Amino acid sequence: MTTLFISDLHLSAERPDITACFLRFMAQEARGIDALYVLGDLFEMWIGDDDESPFHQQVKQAFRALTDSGVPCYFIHGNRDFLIGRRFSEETGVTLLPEHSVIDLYGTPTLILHGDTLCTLDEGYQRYRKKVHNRFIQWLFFRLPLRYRQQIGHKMRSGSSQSNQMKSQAIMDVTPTEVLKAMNQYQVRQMIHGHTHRPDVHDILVQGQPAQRIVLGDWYDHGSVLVCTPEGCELETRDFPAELATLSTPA
Ligand code: OKV
Ligand code: MN
Repeated sequence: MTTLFISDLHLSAERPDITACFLRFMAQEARGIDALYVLGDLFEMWIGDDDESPFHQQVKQAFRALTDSGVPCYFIHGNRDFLIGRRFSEETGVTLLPEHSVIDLYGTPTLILHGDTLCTLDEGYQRYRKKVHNRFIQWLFFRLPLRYRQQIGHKMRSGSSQSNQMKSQAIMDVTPTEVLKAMNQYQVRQMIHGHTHRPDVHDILVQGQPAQRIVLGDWYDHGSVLVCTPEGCELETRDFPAELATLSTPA
């Protein structure tokens, strides 16, 4: 009995090492498990379900093969792939879940989310988020041809990586009071999220009761998986396939 959680792979055609690690994970480790949860930022960018590049087909095929084999797969949007939609879901068999979802994890009610909604100190990001999540703005965006949407995506990404270098670590992390608020609101003592790229298990108190906040890791230089069984949860890493691992040059 195993349930796996992953997030923040930031898959792109430019990183065949991450893609290979993910495809191996899907074809081997994820087979036969109870469920797979992807908690956002599976892709580095997503500008619509109509992108049919060989890279996207390959990733979608990996989900299709897993769901066809009988493993339920669930996806929560991240801040990069929030435009993943119904067509992706139909093509892959992956179930899209609301941004804050409570699941029964072997008897423990658990709040799962991407994590960006907890980063309320980053006011600039929250303002941006409100705009790009607006349904009318998205309707306008989808009226643009794929090519233009790709260009806008690339422009916005290069602008964003510059502005993020200016932000402090505290602003980029979750707001502690926001974590308590969410756990109270959903009446849970366990939360799992990604987004911050700071994998860890935080033991906290919520209304005087012991609680746990599990943070998933990114896949930038190795795979990162949360393995949950009825006995508990464990954060683990996975090496990139040897033939594709980028050999770091000694200083
Ligand atoms: C994803 C992020 C780029 C952060 C644009 C309306 C608008 C959607 C969009 C375009 C960009 C997603 C969809 C991307 C996340 C960035 C830069 C920073 C901090 C519009 C609706 F405004 F043009 F009308 N976008 N893409 N960023 O390239 O995947 O999360 S993206
Ligand atoms: Mn994120």
